[in-house]
Amino acid sequence: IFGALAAQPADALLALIEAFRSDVRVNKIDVGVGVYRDSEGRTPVLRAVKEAERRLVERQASKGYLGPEGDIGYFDALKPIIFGPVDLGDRLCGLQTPGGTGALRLAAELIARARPGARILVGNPTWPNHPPILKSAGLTVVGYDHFDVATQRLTFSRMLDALSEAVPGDVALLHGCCHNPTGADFDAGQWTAIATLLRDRGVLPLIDLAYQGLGDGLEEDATGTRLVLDIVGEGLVAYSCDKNFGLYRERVGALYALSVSAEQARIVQSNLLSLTRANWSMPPDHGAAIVRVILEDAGLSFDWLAELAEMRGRIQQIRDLLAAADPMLAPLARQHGMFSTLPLSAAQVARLREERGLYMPSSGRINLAGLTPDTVAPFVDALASLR
Ligand code: PLP
Ligand code: TYF
Repeated sequence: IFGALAAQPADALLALIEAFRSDVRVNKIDVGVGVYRDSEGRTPVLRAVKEAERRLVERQASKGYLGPEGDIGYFDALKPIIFGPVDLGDRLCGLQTPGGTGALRLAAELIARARPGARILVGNPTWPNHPPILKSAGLTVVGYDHFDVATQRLTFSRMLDALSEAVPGDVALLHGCCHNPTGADFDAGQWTAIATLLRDRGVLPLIDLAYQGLGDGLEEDATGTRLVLDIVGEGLVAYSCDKNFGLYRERVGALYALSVSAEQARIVQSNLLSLTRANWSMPPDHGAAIVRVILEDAGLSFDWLAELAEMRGRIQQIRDLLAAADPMLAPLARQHGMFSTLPLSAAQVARLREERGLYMPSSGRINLAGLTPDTVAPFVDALASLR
């Protein structure tokens, strides 16, 4: 039966990790895969995470099954961080998922079950895994221009045009903050315009919130999500703790669904549980337990927030240094999160890799956290060598 299979391309972002590792040049620079790195180039385990793990080892009394909803304490503890002080009550349901990816997949399957073949509007460019996740679940992906790489500007009116053409029952995928791969986020006025259109057109928002706290701040980065849910009154939030808690390989996510009524939310929840059972049955426990232990402890929370602020500050420092070093990079200072996309061709990206040991995907996306104050100058110099 395997004879019927065609070989598939590797994940271009993950393949960069291996290519970088096997490069023997000492001055090589990796701005590829989206993992935070400190000024020494390390991806450290956060202090609060280490302490939470120590406590779990000492105090965890059982490894018995938790059930398809995962760690409810974790799921509930994140609510005020994501949704703020408003109590959405029984209209809000959901569960723990294996990473933000699991949340996206589950959201897509929920939508497909409610509306087979539903259209989902996705801005270009987006995270390369978005279209395959959505399509694998049976959704119809409809793209629109979101950003102009040459001018480093949102093509906001095109986005509004695309949303105006949506029909009731369509879905719109939105990056909650720290847009991957452009760093171009909406301001509150733009979020309100988007939300109003979605409400008027009867379009369901699916918000991918994978980088909360790595842009302007934990609260600030939730502005769009809160505005959209408030105005539209229903929606899905695919959440990841893998970046803001540095838990990548632990696969820590959650899917939140806001319905128009508690009655509808109960039905949504029963569908999420049945879809989960047919997929991974139950999510892995450890990472979510770490997040719960941190969020339930004031001291650990304080330390987590301090380290998160440090990460955010370091990314912004690199953005400011790049903007100051080269007028072409000035727009990067007002973008958000780990990523920006430079106007480079695939051939130029290949040249940078061969001639300068500078690693990025062929799209020209860079992970700002891959740079340090010391590597900003060689990085800018490498880009200038192309001109
Ligand atoms: N959404 C976006 C935009 C991402 O960049 C990522 C990164 O991995 C995810 C979702 C998925 O996060 P996770 O690693 O938790 O699955
Ligand atoms: O965009 C990124 O680099 C991160 C990490 O299949 C990532 O989101 C990249 C590829 C992938 C999973 C995660």
